Amino acid sequence: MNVRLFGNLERAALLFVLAAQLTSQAGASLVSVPATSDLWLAGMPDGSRASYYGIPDRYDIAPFQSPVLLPIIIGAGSAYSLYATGSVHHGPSHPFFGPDGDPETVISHIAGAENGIANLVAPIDALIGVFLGPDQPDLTIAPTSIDFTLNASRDYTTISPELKQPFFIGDGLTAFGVKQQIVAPVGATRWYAGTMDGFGWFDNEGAFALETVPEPTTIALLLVGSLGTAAFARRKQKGPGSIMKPENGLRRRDSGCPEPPPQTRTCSIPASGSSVVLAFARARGFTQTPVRIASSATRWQP
Ligand SMILES: [Ca+2]
Ligand SMILES: [Ca+2]
Repeated sequence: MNVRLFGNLERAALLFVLAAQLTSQAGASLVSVPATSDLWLAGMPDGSRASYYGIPDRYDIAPFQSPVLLPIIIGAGSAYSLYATGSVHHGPSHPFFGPDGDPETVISHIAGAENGIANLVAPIDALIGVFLGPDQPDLTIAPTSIDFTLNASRDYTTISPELKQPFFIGDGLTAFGVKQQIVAPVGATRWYAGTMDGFGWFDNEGAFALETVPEPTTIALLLVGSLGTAAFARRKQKGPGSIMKPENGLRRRDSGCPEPPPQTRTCSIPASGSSVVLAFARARGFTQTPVRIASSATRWQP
């Protein structure tokens, strides 16, 4: 009896510690994105120029108009939701708009693809973003651009942009209030946010307050990884474990979780793969919930 009680307490303590770690590592972040954030300077060194429009010395220059690097850990295939508030305008005498921008003025970047970053068609003043890898973006060619002219295109529920392919973010909700998800591409190590303008971010004013929130699936998978590592070490102490055969050519382990505590917890530990199963301990036995991981995922980062 005492042994079992200690086991449950031990696991509860482990969950608490892991939850605290994940909250600090993958929790929400609040960031200010100034209206002067020119996405076409993302990842470019100081002194770089962008968004010239034929008027002498009317460039945007890094770092003065550089976009904001979001302070979050990027996991390939991980989904994120953003919530944005605030307002900006794209120059004196122009009205302010919120993160969804001005739906009556949909524009492109006048200079087109620049510094290896693709063009974008989106409402002016909207909150926009781009994923980059570790390399300076102008060392490789830009991908194709995305067109967010239609309301339906901006009301996506999930979007999977490529590296260096700017995309519309808006306030993080569809017109019907549905939370939108953004999936990080393979190779992404940096995520920048800016505002939409055609040229000359230097005279923009205002800012957006941006909150980034990893999706529950992402947090659950991170938690699964940490728990599984602990469970695996525990089984190793007891003797032979229960490593399962490869599934879809990819490794995974079973839960191996005896005596579930009353609260919900996760037990499976997928090392990597296109398909995993999360086991949730409930009052009576286990339920298993299949979770799809993007086929492009190559790394697992607990
Ligand atoms: Ca401007
Ligand atoms: Ca919106």
